[in-house]
Amino acid sequence: MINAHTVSHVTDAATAQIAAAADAAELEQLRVRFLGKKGELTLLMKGLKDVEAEQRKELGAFLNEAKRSVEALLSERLSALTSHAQLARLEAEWIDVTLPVRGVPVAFEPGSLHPLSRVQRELEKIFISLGFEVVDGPEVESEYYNFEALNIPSTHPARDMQDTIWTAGGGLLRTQTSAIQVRALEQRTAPLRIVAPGRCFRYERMDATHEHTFYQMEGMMVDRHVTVGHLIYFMKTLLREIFGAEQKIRLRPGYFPFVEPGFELDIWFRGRWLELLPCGLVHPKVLEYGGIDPSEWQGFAFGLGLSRLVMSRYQIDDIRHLQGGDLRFLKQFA
Ligand code: FA5
Repeated sequence: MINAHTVSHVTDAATAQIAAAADAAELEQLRVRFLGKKGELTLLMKGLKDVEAEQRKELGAFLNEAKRSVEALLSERLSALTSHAQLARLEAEWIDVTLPVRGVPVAFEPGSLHPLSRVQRELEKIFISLGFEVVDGPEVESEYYNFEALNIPSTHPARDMQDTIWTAGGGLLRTQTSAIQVRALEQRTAPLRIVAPGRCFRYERMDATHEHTFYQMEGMMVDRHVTVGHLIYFMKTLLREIFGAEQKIRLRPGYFPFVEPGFELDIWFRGRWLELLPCGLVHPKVLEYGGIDPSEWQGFAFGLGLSRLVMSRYQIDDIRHLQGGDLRFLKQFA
């Protein structure tokens, strides 16, 4: 005959064993043992019919309560074991994604430097070896540094040749790396030797040699007694390093408001003169804008067309390939 005591006894046993179960399989065995068709609690339920009528109701409620509590314990223990198992698995299968790959997969294609970056780095090396410093300036410039301080007042016709995108705050996308000149003079004073490679932007009718976005490299040296002789020496050294041999060059007069005298430097390239390097002696007014006394200091400056140099270096027939993002083009330089 069952009574409250037998029910408690079975429930206590179930509680202790569920708590000690090590995995889901053991829990399933316990479920069958206590709640299965022939389970201990199930048999007690079946035995209720033999209990005296007046005690049956109370004992039935007690048994139901015991069954629910064993069910709840089973499911709690199961979820605890499962999350524990998940944690253990996470711990065991943890990998460090920052480690370098072991062996290169067959389909792996390494990237490569853009031809513009290659030539830029080469030029930087050459100039560093000549005592120059590589500096950087903003692409969104002020009107002052891009034009005004380069002796190009707002009424000057040279402005029309270099239209660009203007920002709401009165800034502009710089049209020439020359914008770095007065910035550098202000920050470093004389004597100085700098080169400044970077992107320039112009409102252009695009064709094989004109892009709206292109690269230049500015160079400037300011010291005592700097002459056109120095300018020619540095330009010839640069060209010899880049092309690997002495280059035949020619200087033609060229007009830029920020140099005096100003030149177009052409090189003899594949049977014709190629316009490559506008340059000149820094205009006294530019030195003054930079806080340098022009009676004491002189300088030269040049504005190398970096995109054009890359074109002639690699025999690229259209400047628009350079920034077109076509991998078939870029892969040729891998
Ligand atoms: C200038 O930009 C002057 N700042 C250069 C300079 C610097 C002169 C210092 C004197 C002293 P110019 O507008 O000519 O000059 O441009 C210089 C070079 O940039 C050109 O020879 C050409 O190689 C390149 N260039 C100009 N416009 C474009 C363009 N739309 N696409 C590609 N290259 C360009």
